Amino acid sequence: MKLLRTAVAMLAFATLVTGTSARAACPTFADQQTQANTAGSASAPVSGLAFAQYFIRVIDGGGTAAVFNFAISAVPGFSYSNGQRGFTGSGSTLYVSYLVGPTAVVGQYRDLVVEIHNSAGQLICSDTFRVTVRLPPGWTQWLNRDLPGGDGDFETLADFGPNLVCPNPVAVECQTTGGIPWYSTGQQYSCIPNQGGVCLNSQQSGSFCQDYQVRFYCP
Ligand SMILES: [Ca+2]
Ligand SMILES: [Ca+2]
Repeated sequence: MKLLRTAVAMLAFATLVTGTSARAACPTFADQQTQANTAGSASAPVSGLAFAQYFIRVIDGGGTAAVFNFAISAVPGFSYSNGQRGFTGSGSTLYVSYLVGPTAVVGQYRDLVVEIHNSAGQLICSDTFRVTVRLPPGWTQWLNRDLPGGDGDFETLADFGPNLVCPNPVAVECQTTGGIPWYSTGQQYSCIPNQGGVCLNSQQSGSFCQDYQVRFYCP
């Protein structure tokens, strides 16, 4: 029972930390954000493995995004007779490249599992990283999700999913639905790139907030 609980706890932990290494010696690949119709790649240095021959493969770990054409390499490394890629012990860097298809939808993801096997075919370790289809760089569309009723008018970054806004916008513009910039309305308003736009009715003198919309600049 204790073993079972431990296994369940480890499984829950592994689920929580998807995208990071399950074992210390395994190379760790960072999660990726790639726009549609674009090639991407992830890399990870190898350390902590004994001097021996190892082989790499990458497999589909699930998800709905159209991500394909997986390719792997190790530098320094070698090609094995069956087309596998190999490397010897620590000191190499592993590369996984892929293509996000033109039909991939922003916000969808695909998990890629990188497995390292020894020359006997035994699994030494694996790491999973996530490829999320991102918005192309530039301004998003104007976004308006709230009305001034209630406590105010809220178009915050946290209110919008990855299909609408990148997680790290570098600029934001806020204006009324009539196109008046927030700073020309005379109202108290907060317009911050990594927070979005907030207007509180309680901060206005004698009137409700106007209805605002925001757009973000994604790098
Ligand atoms: Ca509201
Ligand atoms: Ca609004």
